[in-house]
Amino acid sequence: MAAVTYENVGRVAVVTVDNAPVNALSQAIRIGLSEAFDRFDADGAADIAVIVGAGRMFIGGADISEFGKPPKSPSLPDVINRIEASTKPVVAVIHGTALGGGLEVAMGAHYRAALAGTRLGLPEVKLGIMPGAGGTQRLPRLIGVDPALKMITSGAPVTEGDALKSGLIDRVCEGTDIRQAALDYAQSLLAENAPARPVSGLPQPADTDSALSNWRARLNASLRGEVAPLVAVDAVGAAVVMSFAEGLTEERRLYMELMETPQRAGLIHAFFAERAVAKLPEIAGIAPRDVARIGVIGGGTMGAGIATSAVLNGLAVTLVERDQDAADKARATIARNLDAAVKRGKLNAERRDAILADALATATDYATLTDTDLVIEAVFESMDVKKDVFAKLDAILPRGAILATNTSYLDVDEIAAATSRPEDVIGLHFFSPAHIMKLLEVVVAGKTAPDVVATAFALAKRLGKTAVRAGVCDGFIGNRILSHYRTAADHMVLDGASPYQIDKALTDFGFAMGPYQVSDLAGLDIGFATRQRKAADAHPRDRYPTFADALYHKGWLGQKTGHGYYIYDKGDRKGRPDPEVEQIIAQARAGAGITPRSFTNDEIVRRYMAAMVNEAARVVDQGIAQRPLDVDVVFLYGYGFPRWRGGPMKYADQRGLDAILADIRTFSETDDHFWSLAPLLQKLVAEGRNFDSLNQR
Ligand code: 3H9
Repeated sequence: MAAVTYENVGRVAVVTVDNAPVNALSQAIRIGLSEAFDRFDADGAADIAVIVGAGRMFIGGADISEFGKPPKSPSLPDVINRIEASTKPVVAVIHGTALGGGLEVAMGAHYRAALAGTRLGLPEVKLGIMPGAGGTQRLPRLIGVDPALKMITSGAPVTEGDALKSGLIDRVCEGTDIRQAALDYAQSLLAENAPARPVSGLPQPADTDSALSNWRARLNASLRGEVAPLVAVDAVGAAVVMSFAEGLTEERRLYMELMETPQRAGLIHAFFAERAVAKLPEIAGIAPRDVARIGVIGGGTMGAGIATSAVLNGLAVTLVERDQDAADKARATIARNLDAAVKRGKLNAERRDAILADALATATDYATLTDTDLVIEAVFESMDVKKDVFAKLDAILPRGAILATNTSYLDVDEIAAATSRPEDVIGLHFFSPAHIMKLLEVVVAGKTAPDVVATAFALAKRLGKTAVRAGVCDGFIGNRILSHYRTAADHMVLDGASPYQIDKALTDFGFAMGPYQVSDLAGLDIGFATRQRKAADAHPRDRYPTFADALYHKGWLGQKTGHGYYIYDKGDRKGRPDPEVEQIIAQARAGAGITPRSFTNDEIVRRYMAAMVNEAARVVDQGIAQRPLDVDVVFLYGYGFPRWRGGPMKYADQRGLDAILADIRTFSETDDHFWSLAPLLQKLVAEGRNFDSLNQR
């Protein structure tokens, strides 16, 4: 039960916030804190109060599940002001994590200490808001305007060591016992006769190095549409020019404004969705199998990336290639990946050397895999080749081992049927580069056993990845939907839009990259191969992007050849538009008898998003994705979808499903083949429901 307890230990009042799992500051906790400090004021037996958190952390922040609902009193700013107003000293002793409102409670105390290993931060901007309980006013008074802006606009936490250096905390405590550390620190403050020392009474911070305008300029250049970090700069600006009390009022005003934005709703949706994807009834209470050593078949970019991810996260790996030369190349790729991790500060050189010496084995013989618990196949995308690999694995792997395929579109049921144990077969679709990208599609085939699914989710967690369950179909969740909206983009090019305008419209919308920038990054050979593969299933009314084939045949394969849709001068990865590409496209239009027309950026976004949502609705309806939120997480983690929009399904809900449906009806007037309406979308609109109503099941 959520509670704040109050206990007298000698002259110290110990106030403990107990609200598992993260001690969020729910209404019950806010009431409990207010009451505890009323009691402390009146408590003649207590000369000092310490606030601690029960369990594994101090306080994880305001209760996010209350957001978007009518506010419940007392408000957190009032509770913190109440704590700060205490005439006797108040100490916060922090362990584990102090985030958001949690750190603001600590800043309402008069002294702060932390155990080793603590992380302190104000992550509110990641939720589309900003600190709203005094953080924007107290933090600059404690550590200065520039360091405060760094913490508040990035949302990134700092260590207790950095917090001590900056002045955010006063002491790092010895040991790991939070209660003892709290009592010791309180005793030492009592011994020093330390007075109450409110942060609001510290001198007003000054913007000495034009930190405010520097941060505004930096954020304007780097943000892709998010508003919260810039509003947070304004709030810190208030601390510089207003009294503390006026600054708090201004902070509250800005905070409440952000609370009303669709960005806040999108980011909170993303927060809960990324936790909900792992909650599947089919694996609830099912123990995963043990995985200590994994095998990887194939040492190309994907296989080497998967192996890198595994060794970086403490797993032993045996990678099998077809000959020694290929095995050596794979080892060299993994070594390069690890070197890059050392450069990024993710790994030290000794650990890299130990991994290469002990955790990674490369081999050319499947017999070396007999002691592996799970093998991931990452060979050429051919059903025959994969079936051959799986038959071989079936013959040598011990019973209980899991056989996984990294295919990005092939039928996992058919691959499983090549073995005598389809219940042990699953798809693990990593995204390239596999040691960096966070998304893992877990493709569950018809006969896959529940504990194999549970093992896949446990493995993803171990690899620091976000796993989403997908069913079997061509392209699973992400690539299937991608293929559809990518086609919508090609149609727009055929009809008169330039690929550069399309990329610009979509990056302005918030995507990390536009579709033609993505093509150049992935390689135009990939798109060509996909079109070839799908040619056999083509419908007579499908429209074909002949311009894309023309670029491919010229050898303009994208970034790797220095030329694709864009020209890449030496050392430039951004690329510049190429008039020759526009000519090739003009020829393609002429060849198809199309009179080009112009598109507004708004129409480009509407067509692109309508195609995405329409196909996603089919993917949900067919059970390929279990809920709309699974689609959202796939796009946030694997396809550069702007997080502040919450994902394509959340976007659709925010825009209104009736508006999307009306768009599709309009677009279908000129192409009712491509724009056939997804039955689920039609049904939801008819019933006045949205996608979110399907997330609760
Ligand atoms: C804020 O403070 C605003 C103020 O400035 C102003 C107010 C006026 N509330 O992540 P986990 C749930 S904004 C409610 O798996 P971990 C979470 O959904 C807030 N619930 O644990 C999950 O539930 P379930 C600023 C929360 O150990 C469970 O707790 N704070 C909250 O990997 C376990 O979570 C933040 O943005 C919450 N605040 O990581 C911090 N936090 O089991 C957000 C978590 O049903 N939280 N839950 O799925 C985090 O970053 C991580 O949860 C944390 C623990 C690092 C704390």
